[in-house]
Amino acid sequence: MTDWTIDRAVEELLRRERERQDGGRITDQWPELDLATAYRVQDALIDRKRRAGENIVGVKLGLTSQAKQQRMGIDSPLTGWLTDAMTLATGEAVPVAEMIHPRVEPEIVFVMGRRLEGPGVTWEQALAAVESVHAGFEIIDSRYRDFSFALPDVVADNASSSRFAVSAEGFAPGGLDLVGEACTVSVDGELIHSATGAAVQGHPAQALALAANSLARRGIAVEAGWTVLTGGLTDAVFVEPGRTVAVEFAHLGSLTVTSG
Ligand code: OOG
Ligand code: MG
Repeated sequence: MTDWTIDRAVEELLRRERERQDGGRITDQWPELDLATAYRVQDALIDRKRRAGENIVGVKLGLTSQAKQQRMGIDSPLTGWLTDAMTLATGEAVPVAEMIHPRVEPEIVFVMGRRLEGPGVTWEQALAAVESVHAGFEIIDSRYRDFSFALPDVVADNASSSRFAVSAEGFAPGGLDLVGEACTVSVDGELIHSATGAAVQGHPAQALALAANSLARRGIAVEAGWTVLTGGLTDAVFVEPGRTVAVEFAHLGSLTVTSG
């Protein structure tokens, strides 16, 4: 028998975030934590943040590319919540002093024009519900030591989410080749990672369809106006004071990540 509960897991993860202190896997102490229960922890954690004044502004996908799956040792995509408290304005420095061990990863971002409700959503239907496509990045900051977790741990931890930024300029999806869209990540001018949109489930709209279909199992739709992070195209890089990370897309635009 375990003395872990959904509430205790929420308390523990919120405490680690507040105190900037990572810790061991919850599944080490609570091996019965399965995926369905982990999503209940995630939802309860976001409910706590909403009661503290945060508002849901969208959803993120995680582990949608092979680069991310290989690095984290988990081959299954997942979803998490985005709130307004996580948004960084373009050019705003990443507040690393408030974080544990932040990493940045490039993301193709959708802003939804229409509500998208699974199950059975295809990538074509998903793309048709998108209003605009943007360059973006996510700052992930796992509440687990060394970003070491099993799938239920990271689901409970709202998919390591911390902050995200989205370029102001958006593009209509119809005119874009999202499979061929090239992306590079450089640190202080040195190329570190590159990929194309195909890295994200073959097409970023496949990731959006996956989000709609998996959220549908919990009775949730992707709402009009929501922002959707489709998942890192490449492995993430550490955000460190004094270094500048550039996330550059061939057609969607570029963003600079500095820390402050
Ligand atoms: C989990 C979150 C992954 C992505 O874009 O793949 C993620 C992690 O890597 O800590 O956000
Ligand atoms: Mg991400």
